[in-house]
Amino acid sequence: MRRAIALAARGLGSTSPNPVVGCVILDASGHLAGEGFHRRAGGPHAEIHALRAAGERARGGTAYVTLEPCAHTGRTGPCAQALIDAGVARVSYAVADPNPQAAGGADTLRAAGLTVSHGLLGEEAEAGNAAWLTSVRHGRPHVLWKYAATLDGRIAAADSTSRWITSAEARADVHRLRAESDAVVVGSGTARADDPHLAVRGIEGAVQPLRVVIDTEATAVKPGARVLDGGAPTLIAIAEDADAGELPEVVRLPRAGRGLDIPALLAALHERGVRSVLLEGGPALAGSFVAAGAVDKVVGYLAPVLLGAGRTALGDAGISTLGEALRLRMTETVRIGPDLRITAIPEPG
Ligand code: AOF
Ligand code: ZN
Repeated sequence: MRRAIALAARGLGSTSPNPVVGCVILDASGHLAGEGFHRRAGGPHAEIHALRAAGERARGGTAYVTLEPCAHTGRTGPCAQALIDAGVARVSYAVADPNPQAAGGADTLRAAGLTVSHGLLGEEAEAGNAAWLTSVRHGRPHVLWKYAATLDGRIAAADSTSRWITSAEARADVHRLRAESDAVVVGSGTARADDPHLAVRGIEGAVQPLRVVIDTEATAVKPGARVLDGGAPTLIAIAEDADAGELPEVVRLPRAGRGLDIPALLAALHERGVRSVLLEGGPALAGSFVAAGAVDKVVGYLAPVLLGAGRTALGDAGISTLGEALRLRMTETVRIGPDLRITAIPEPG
């Protein structure tokens, strides 16, 4: 199952709006017979790739799948039936399928006499499919807030200079995060100050994420802005009553405070098929996402640099007492070149 989870991760960034899924099949004597993963939405499911690789050796064997095999005929046939037809004897899946259209595969397998078990490495498999599971369960994309700061939590110096706090290695790692996301979101402050490009560079075969700028008053993104270069799709989110001027693709959203309504933004992105959002910039925007309870994961890159004065990574999030603090659980700490990458997820409740 650990191998199946690692295989599934190879589909990150190219299977949306579908899940990432990996499958490993052992033959009757426990030797590797075949493996596969879901590569792109609409293409064969992981189980089908693994069954093709295993051929006759699947008969009497065991399939390890990161997600409950599907029971439906969607863009491809039902995987539960394919496993039965191939003569597989046992199926172990990590996470039950919450998608009502596809669920029921475990029952189909049991009814055909296969031995079925569920939950092996369930937590790891859940984490690996967090974007898709969040979107099926909550009807909104999974949101990863990323920031890069000094050891004392500053993202810019007092004079507003912000280039380059973290190392080239850390910046390259951010491109991997972008490549795994369906959309990259920044606020008007970042758009105005940095004129960011927000495209993925340096990763072969990467699907460019949708670039989203929250430009409430429609004044930050100017003609000629790098996000309008046509190199990747771009969406500018503006207030319902703002003047769009010559902006190409805009989505109009209700106002909330000084910005836009975050749940409405996420609903609009979900409708466009966005399952994972990389929130990249602006302490004010990050603060409003945290205030809306819309941050599912935090990745902080910390450089061994001190500034003392300057902008902090997170702006006002409506928190004024320690009791209201958003407490997170650290899930990973890794050295990236000279910097530290910390990954954390909010504690439930
Ligand atoms: C996948 N890949 O490897 C598995 C999936 O759009 P369809 O017809 O391909 O069906 C997608 C649903 O099938 C998906 O939402 C999930 O519930 C189930 N399993 N999907 O894309 C796979 N095993
Ligand atoms: Zn399937």
